[in-house]
This record gives sequence, structure tokens and C-alpha cells, in this order.
Amino acid sequence: MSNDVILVAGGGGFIGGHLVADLKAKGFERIRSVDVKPFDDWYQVHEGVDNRVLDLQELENCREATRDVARVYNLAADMGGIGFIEMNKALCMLSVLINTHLLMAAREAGVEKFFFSSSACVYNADKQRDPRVVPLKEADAYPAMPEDGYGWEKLFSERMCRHFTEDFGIATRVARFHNVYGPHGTWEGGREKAPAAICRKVILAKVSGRHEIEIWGDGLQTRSFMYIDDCLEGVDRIVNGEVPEPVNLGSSELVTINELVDIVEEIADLKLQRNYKLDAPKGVNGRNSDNDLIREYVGWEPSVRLRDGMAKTYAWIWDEYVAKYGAGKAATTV
Ligand code: GKE
Repeated sequence: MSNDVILVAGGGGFIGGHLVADLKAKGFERIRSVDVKPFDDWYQVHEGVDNRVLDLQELENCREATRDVARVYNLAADMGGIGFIEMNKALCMLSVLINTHLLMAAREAGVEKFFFSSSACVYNADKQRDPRVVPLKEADAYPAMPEDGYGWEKLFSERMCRHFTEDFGIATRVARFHNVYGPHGTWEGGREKAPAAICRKVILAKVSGRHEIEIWGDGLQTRSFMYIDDCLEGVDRIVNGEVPEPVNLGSSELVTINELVDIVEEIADLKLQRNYKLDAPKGVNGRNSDNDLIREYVGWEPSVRLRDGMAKTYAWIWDEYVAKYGAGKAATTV
């Protein structure tokens, strides 16, 4: 493999940027990293990589990106946390062009393996009404009633991968990511997910001296959050293993959002008055990952404890915050 080009689509994004670093560390020498964002907006730009700015919603650009490529990792999507995906359903659905055109171009280019990053947002809403959720099994995606907009796009694109395998013989792999967090991710601006948002809000409270925090929803909703290192390990195992169907890639450490705030308060050594914004975007009431299938296929599941991953994430966001706003000023976005 080391002489074939590997394409990371969405290499300027949070997970894509970490994936490029991981592939470099594994010794791959011909990596192409493509993102629609200008280089200044990439989360990480790695040296020794064929970095390109291309809009992969266009078929011609996908053809250019897949030239001489043996393996595609598709991490490219217009997405964000629940605040973004609830308000931008059409934009989220337009990511269907990326995966569709990438698959078409990959087929023309003779790509051997194609990885698609799907999401826990494909799961049927009826299975996620109770905060004490029964962990989601892969079969719970059907009958289909996914997250409106974003989830429908992911489910459709999963299906597209399946049929490109069945009809055209491209080996595809699909992982359903459950809320990934870590350093070098979005922490302000509207696309951030809860782990980064809570870190930012706690940091804001700390530096401003206003010891309160706004939490979306009642804080009783539950999630599991996967640290980026587990995500990379899982992607590697899924891509290199025999995994012929979409699998969960997520932590099974279930917490309420209040417990997530407890963890960040403890890391920051701070106690805050909590104000609950009940009309804010909330998403499903409960979501957890059932990891039986991934254990069965690759003999592994995510294991980084939330407390440990959040300590690293908090430290990184603290540095970013202080570099941007200083240690005494308040951020302009909350
Ligand atoms: N983003 C955010 N910001 N969420 C908050 C905040 C805040 O300040 N305060 C509380 N929350 C709550 C949200 O209301 C939601 O109930 C929960 O935290 C998680 O929000 P999230 O991290 O933005 O995203 P979700 O888990 O609801 O959904 C995400 O799921 C992933 C798959 O598991 C999606 O946004 C996708 O990005 C992704 O596919």
C-alpha cells in the first residue's frame, strides 16, 4: 500500500486532520488531503502531504482528487453539532453530492477500498426517546426514521456504498461515528458539539469571573462521546478488517449532559450556576452505542475514559481560547 496514493477527503476538518497525521505516523508516504476550506481554515495542515483545496461536491474535482488513488477515506461533510444540523438541513443533505461523486470517481479510477464516515444520526428516532436508552444496535437504523436532514443523507450514502460494492465490486467500509471529540476540533462559531461547547463555556466563566453556564435542554439527556484516538484506531481496524456492513464506532460510556458538565467543572476546578435553555436544540433524549458487532468483527471497542479525553480536550481549548481572546477577556460567542 505505501506506494499507492491515499485520499483523505475532508482532510482540513477535525477527524480528517487527525487521520492524515495517523496515516503519516504509520509510514504512508503518498497521502492526498483535500478540503473545500481555504488552507488558513484547516484545523491541521501536515507537511509532506499533497494538500489541495477542492470542492468535492463537483464530480470533476472528485476525479482530480482520486487520480492514482488506491484508497479513499471520506470524512468530508458539511456538518456540526446539533445546533448546526437542526438549523441547516439542506446544507447537510447536500453532502450527498460529495459521497456520490466520490464513489463515481473512485469507480472510474479503480479505487480498491472506500471508507465512508456515517453517523449515529442514522438511527430510528423511536429508539432514542428515553434518556435511559437501550444501546443502539446496527439493525435499529431500520425501519428508517433518522435525524431529519443530516441523518437521511448519511443513511442514503451508506446505502450508496452498499450498492457500489454489490454492483461494481468496490470494497466499501462504513462506520457510524458516535459524537467524536478531542483537540483540533471546532469549539466556537456554531458548529461545535457539546464536549467542546461545554469546555468553552466553562473557560469563559473562569476567565470572566461570571460563574454561570448555559446548558441546552434540561441536562438530563444522555450521550456517549468518543475520543479522537479511539476513532482513529476504530477506523484503521474497520478499513483493514472484514467488516461487510455498517458498524457502530462509539464509546459505550453513557453520561447525562449534566455529568459531562460535572467532569469539565472538575477539570477546571470550578462550580457554576447552571441555567437550562429548554428551547435550545436538543436532538434525541438518549443515545448510546451497542458495541457487540464491532467487537465481533474486529475484536476491539473504544476504551478511552471520558474524564481522560476531556482533560486533554479542555487543555487544548484553553490554549486556543487564551491565544485568541487572552486570559482576561470574554469570548464574543457563547
Ligand atoms: N452543541 C451543544 N452546545 N450542545 C449542547 C450544549 C451546547 O452548548 N449544551 C447542551 N448541549 C446538549 C445538546 O442539546 C444535545 O442534547 C447534547 O448536548 C449533544 O449535543 P451535540 O454534541 O451538539 O450533538 P448530538 O449528540 O445531539 O448530535 C451529534 O451526533 C453525532 C453522532 O452521534 C450530531 O450533531 C452529529 O454531529 C454527529 O453525527
